[in-house]
Amino acid sequence: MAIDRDAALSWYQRNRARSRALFDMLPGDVYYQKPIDLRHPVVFYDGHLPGFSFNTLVKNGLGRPSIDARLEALFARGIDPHESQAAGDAGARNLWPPRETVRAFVAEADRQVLDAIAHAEIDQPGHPLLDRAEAAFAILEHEAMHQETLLYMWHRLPFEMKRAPAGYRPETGAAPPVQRDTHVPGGPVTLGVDAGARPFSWDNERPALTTFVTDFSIDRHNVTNAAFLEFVEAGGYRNPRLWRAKDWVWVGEHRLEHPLFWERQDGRYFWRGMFEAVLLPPGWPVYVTLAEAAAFAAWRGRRLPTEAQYQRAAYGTPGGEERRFPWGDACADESRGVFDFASWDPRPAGSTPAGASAWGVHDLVGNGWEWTRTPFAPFPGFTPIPSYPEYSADFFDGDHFVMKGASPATARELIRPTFRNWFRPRYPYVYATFRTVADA
Ligand code: AVJ
Ligand code: FE
Repeated sequence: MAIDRDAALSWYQRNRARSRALFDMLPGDVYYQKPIDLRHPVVFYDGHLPGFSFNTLVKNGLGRPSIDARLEALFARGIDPHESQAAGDAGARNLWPPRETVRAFVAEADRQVLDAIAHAEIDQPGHPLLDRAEAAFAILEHEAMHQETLLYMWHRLPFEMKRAPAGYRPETGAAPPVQRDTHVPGGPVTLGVDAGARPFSWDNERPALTTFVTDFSIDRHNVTNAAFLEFVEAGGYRNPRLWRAKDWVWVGEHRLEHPLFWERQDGRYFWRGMFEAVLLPPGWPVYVTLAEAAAFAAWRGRRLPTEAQYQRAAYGTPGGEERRFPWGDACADESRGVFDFASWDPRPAGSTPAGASAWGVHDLVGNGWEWTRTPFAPFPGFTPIPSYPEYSADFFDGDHFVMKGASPATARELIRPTFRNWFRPRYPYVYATFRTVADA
């Protein structure tokens, strides 16, 4: 068995408990609302998580019968819709079933998924979906990923709708850490992983690919709010020369003057946190779109890292071996980075020095995903994952870019060198930050 049933059961249950707690954070009347225009309403995600798990493992994988074919189709998919075809119109409430109906479907889907993980032949060598228990891993990672979706959606809801867990306050910190350019010597970099080398990997991680990077230097810390404020105050949002053509159009269309996570009040900037607005914490990594990150880098006469440069900075070592984590082999605990729901907001850049990479670069994993300038594309030899063939392939369109690392809302199970995330360059909601590089 490539999968440990008990570990999978407890992961599924942990996932479900966390998802339930996230849905329970919201008052009932938000259920049919869309916290983000381009995404489905809350009800979709309630049904999508166990619905996807049921479809993938029980129905498609094991070939068992439907619970309710209409609901299974309704909840099957709904990610990252096109700007033009915003998912489900505001008036489409009728499309969505009553909450009681969803509750009953979810309970039955959960029951059958748990039964399958506990008793069924979910690991069948040679089976297209069940070989090495692929469908089981896919559903577990899928739910973990969507918990981050939920959090960045909840982030946009009015504060009155959310109650902070007792005792929680954002850790705003004091002055930003001293930024420094860190030299990283060139060398080979492994991107991706061969299918057999790990219990599970997504299709976009496969197969392993070795590339080379030449010498470069990279910011030791993420670009902070304080650094980004200099760009804002220097007129960065008014200077077309710093922006790519499409990004400049976007700035104009939305009359942007600062990142979405910032709010201006009485001449001062605040950060819109999960539960409250705080006076802009100068030392937090700034959260921005790729468009804004690239404009800042251009203003500094630098660039965003490529995926390979990120990989070298995070996992390379002077001795030539590549590490399992930036800090080495030790497990990914709270001392190594701000991830695994350690915080509802960022923490000051540099607050987990025990997570620095071999070159002394901080926060490469945690405290915000890291934008790269690499378009999301398959590695040579890519084949779509049979349990979810559209997972990556639908987004190899040149208009999605690779993000690496992790945010405070990234589950620890997703933390590995080869994990790739991706979004459009002007998608402003995600917990994504950046750092800049220069060629040596
Ligand atoms: C990999 C995070 C970009 O949320 O759009 C969830 C993950 N895919 N359900 C997304 C995903 C299908 C995806 N990202
Ligand atoms: Fe999904």
